[in-house]
Amino acid sequence: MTHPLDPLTAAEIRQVAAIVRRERDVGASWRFASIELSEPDKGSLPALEAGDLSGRQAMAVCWDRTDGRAWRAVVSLTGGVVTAWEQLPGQYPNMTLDEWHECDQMLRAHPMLIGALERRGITDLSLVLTDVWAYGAALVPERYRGLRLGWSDVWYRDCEQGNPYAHHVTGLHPVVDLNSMRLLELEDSLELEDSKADGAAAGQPVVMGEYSPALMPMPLREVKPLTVSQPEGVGFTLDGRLLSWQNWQLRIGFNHREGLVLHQVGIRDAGRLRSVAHRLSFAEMIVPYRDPTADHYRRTAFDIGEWGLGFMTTSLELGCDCLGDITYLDAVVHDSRGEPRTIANAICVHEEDNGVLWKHVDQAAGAEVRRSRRLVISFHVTVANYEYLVYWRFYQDGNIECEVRATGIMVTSHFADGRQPPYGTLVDQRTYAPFHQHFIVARLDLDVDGPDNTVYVTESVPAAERPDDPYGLGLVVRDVPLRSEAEGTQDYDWATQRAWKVVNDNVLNGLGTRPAYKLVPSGAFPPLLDRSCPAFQRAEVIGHTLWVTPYQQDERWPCGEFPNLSETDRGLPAWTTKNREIANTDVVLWYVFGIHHITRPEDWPVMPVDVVSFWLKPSGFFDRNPALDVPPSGRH
Ligand SMILES: [Cu+2]
Repeated sequence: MTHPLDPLTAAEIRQVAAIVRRERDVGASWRFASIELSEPDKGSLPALEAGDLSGRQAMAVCWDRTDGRAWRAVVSLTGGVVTAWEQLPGQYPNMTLDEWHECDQMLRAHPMLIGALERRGITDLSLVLTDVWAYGAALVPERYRGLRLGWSDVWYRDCEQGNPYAHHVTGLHPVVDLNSMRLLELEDSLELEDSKADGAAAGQPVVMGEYSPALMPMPLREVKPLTVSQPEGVGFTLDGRLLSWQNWQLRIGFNHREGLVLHQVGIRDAGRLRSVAHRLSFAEMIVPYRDPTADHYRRTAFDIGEWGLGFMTTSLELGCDCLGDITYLDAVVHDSRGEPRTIANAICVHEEDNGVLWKHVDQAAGAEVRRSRRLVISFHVTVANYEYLVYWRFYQDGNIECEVRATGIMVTSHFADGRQPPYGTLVDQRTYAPFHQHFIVARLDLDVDGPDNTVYVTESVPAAERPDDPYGLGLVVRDVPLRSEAEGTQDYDWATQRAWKVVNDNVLNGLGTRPAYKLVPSGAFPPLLDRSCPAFQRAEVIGHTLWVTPYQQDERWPCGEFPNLSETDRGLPAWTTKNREIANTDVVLWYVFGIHHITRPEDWPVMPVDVVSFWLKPSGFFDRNPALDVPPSGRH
């Protein structure tokens, strides 16, 4: 441990679990849902950074599977004791990878499921995959209330190496008690279907669901090699987890839930390190499937709150995931017994060429052109059938870009001849992919030249009729400060090119105006859900593009700490009822963006990346183009 924001090490994770077990009689029937660093409060960081490491703390959430009761422990790592132990009544901690695997094992050995598959002509259980999902409280049948309930799809693949999500066993859904790990009920609508046996299994259509070269019916195209060469090595340095590149500096964090976290992002300007952000991460992801049919009505995923981006992070591979001179960082998470698990090559740091940065050609002076380079910090997440690739990019002109690429296998299901539901797109024989939305909530704790900032909504408006504007050309910018949380709930408006500036009103730039970073929205879309429907009730955050709150150390999860089996959103809508002041204070921005996924045949059998991003751009933060000093690149 070298810095108070460094994630827990494997030894520390083991230590936390041991302390909780010992001090709170946490035995074999218990599970750990999460173990993470209890990040020091912003106010106490300077003292801790100066060398006082005595206060290193961790947080653990665990529950007893015999009674379902959940607890949160705060553990002092230096003192070796539990300092707080709080019950979490009525709360269901996040799903764990162990439960996912154990549930799959249990179901595939269960006589009821084996029988149901047999009736469909599916007898090789090694080709079957079940995939348990979490419930929303409103959809839980009365008889199962209070249980740690899950529901599952059943899938099968054509062969050992085949796509596990190639064939949906439509109409077959186990309902499971995850604490006792028992099958409660097997929903089976086979009798109701009038499907014909025309495929590999009774009632199953013949689909081409393969993406691995050996199984595809077509040859691979030819491509020439393309290599990236950095003969003198990389341009960044990594000191522990402190990353420096050109004028940028930041710390790389990681936890089980948010995955990659960027801390203390600053940029050097005329020799002075200026703060841009205290902490940047993804705080929630909400994926409602917009298909009310029996196979899909429960399908609303909270990929961060239910499953955790850190837990789902996968190892990256040189030359495939990342091209060039790559530096990898491992990540450490844990299993539900509290044993650490290292994810090798979890985070990728590298530089990329990004085309032209700026250019002008003049008859007398000739051409001046600079190539743009960016520093990329990325991690990839596989949530069952789907992947999310997350890239934070830092540019030479002070821009920060956050890009997400969604790929993987879409959820599909089959329908009887001529009976396709209207809630999806036909992608293969009698196979459709339901429409769905991926809402991502980025938590942006910006500190522009210090913590006290004001968010302004900035809009372009045509000037009203004025005597000095006979041609009606005038365009003015209207900046309005957001002073309360109510004013801070903002929606995207194309008509005024609305954006939001995070301004430090206590500082002047060289021009005498206020330094700011502008959140340039894109990838924003409306929920298109009635406010009364359960999916919206659990995730009211998706009702706005932006929320602004005053910094509170414990306000981290916009849909509540435990969205698993939640009824309502206990996060942002609850915090903001106080309508606190947000002007000239330490603000946190919650930006809601993502992918409105109207599925396409081209997304099947594996989806080419769908790319969305938003930008944080300096706006009066610098006095002029901060990339003037970028040198010309050598000609060839
Ligand atoms: Cu999608």
